[in-house]
Amino acid sequence: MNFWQREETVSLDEKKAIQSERLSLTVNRVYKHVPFYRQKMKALGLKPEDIKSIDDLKHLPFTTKQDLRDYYPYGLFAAPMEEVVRIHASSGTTGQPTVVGYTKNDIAMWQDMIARCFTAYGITKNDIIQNAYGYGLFTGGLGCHHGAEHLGAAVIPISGGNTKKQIQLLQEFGSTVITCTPSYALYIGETMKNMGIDPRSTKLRVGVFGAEPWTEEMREQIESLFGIEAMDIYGLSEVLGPGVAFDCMKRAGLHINDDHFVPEVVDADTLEPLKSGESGELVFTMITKEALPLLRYRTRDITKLYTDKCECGRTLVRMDKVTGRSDDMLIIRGVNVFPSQIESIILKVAETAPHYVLIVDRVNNLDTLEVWVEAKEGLFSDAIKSLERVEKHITNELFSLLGLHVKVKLVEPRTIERSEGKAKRIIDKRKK
Ligand code: DLL
Repeated sequence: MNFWQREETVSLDEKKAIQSERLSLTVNRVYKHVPFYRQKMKALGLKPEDIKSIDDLKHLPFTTKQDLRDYYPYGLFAAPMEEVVRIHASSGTTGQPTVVGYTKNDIAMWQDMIARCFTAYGITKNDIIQNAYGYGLFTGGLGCHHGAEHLGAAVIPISGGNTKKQIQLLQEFGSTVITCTPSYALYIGETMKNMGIDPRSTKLRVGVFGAEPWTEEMREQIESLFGIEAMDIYGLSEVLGPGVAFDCMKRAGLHINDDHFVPEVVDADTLEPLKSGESGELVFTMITKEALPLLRYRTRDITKLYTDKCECGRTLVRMDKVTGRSDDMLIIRGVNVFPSQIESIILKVAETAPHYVLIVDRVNNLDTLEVWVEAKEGLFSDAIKSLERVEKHITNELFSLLGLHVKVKLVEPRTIERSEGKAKRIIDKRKK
């Protein structure tokens, strides 16, 4: 079977009817149970009955991460605690963590969303899934775990880290699927090579990678490293966790499970909705969640939406691969730079390894950017000229892409910190 649920392929008219009904129920729910939304809607002169169809979405108030923080921990929950069966939280690298909750129905829906994604990747109950997303407050581990079990596959709950053990299980347990961040997959592959093990020698056939931005170039590298299909899974804790969107075998963008999470792309400054194909901030309204249904949640992720039909047969709206968050956008001497743009250049250079970090600083009131990239084994023993040649090549490529002179520094192999979860690509010395 190609699809997990019929909702993935319904006509657009039917979808609209489903979305409209669910939105209306959700608005009633939050108006009744969440004082934050009741007040916001009253301030806008809106009553629940004013929201009749999905076209009325644009009248509803936005929700931000700050709102979740202001109502920390449970202030935006729309279900009583007796109905909540699971709590997760975002890592909270900046400030307070954000807390999210799920009812039994929410968990059941989440399992179906993961099963939809995995089915689209060609994963079946015959697969053995090595789940190397972190278990715990992070949604990646448990989210994928329950969805994979729901699909009927065998899950190995190894969690993130413990790389030697990962490799041992890959070899001995016959894992056919690995789920982890793309940066961790690279790290596992590299460690295998260092141990003299061919990463292509295992039974792996599919990787389910997400939780951080990654480029098409990174996808190619991972695919050729392991000899697998590297599939993209997108999500965020505030909306669900993994399972909000996924790419299908046509790889024409990620399908959003829009019968549960209605997407909009808005201009981040004016908050005006943008048309299909225009780039802006991704916003989600959760129309089936019970514990934490957020209205127009601003993700800070930058993407475009596509409403035309996908050859795979799904009518779920598609979005571009998320290659950056507005939070990670650097403004260097007036030029907007996303780490992923730099990644796409570096990964095409034969002499460098796919490990890099961006160092941002401020000198004489001007922002400066240095790109540190690891050279491949051997380059440092070559004449100094080789290093300079590669550095100059990357500098020129970056200049033609960004119109910006960036200092590129090749560093020795294995000097840039590896990640077992989300990679840290930016070291911002301005924030000291
Ligand atoms: O990272 C949920 C997840 C777990 C997704 C496992 C996929 C796999 P958070 O920790 O709340 O949740 O981080 C969400 O990570 O807003 C994006 O900026 C980024 N992100 C997640 N998936 C992708 C992806 C999980 N496939 C934030 N591509 C999001 C690009 C991604 N960025």
